[in-house]
Amino acid sequence: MSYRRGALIVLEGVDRAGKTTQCMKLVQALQQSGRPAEMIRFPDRTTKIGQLISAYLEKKHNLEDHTVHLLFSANRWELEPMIRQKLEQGISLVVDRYAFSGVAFTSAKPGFSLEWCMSPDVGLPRPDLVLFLELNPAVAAQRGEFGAERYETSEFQKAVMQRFQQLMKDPSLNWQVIDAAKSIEDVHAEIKTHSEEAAEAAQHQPIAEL
Ligand code: DGP
Ligand code: NA
Ligand code: NA
Repeated sequence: MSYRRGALIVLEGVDRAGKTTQCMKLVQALQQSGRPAEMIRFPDRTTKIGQLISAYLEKKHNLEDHTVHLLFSANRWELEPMIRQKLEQGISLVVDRYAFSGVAFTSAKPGFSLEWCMSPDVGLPRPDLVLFLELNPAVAAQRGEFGAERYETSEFQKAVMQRFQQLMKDPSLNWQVIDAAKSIEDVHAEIKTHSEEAAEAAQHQPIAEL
């Protein structure tokens, strides 16, 4: 029982649920309680593949839907060796979006099954905890207008939300639904409790795969 790896903690949710803020606060809290922790986010727009994705999201160019799906997945795979290495070194990773966004966003487009969408991510490190920040559309609307990027319409986000609901039925994953309408501090406290629990449980287990 000497094996102590870091935990893989993923935050998912619809746009404007506060994922990025909560990821940063969680990393700080884990570090303060003595657990090495770092944040990563997907898409990682800094790599070559990430730059293609970024231009696509900014509507600077179009890409065929299957192609862009595979690019998002490739963007996760290119960081996979680093993710595995950090976890093995005992560093917990807080991840802003992961394969579930991949499946939810592409399968919200016509003609894509959940199964096809999941297949390129099979084999990626399996999260020890997936926190889903849930926000009802009325509250989300109060947080301001959507941006100008691709996918940022209430119609598409509604379809994405329905796909996330499907994904959350998977009992082999540790999904925790968090009410993101609460204050930043209340949401943080809940996320921190779930994360400390998951990190304790993960530290003596091998890294599983999706
Ligand atoms: P963000 O940087 O978190 O705002 O995400 C950028 C946008 O890309 C957001 O609308 C969600 C979407 N997205 C994130 N991951 C994937 C993915 O794997 N596939 C697809 N199709 N869209 C994704
Ligand atoms: Na966005
Ligand atoms: Na974000």
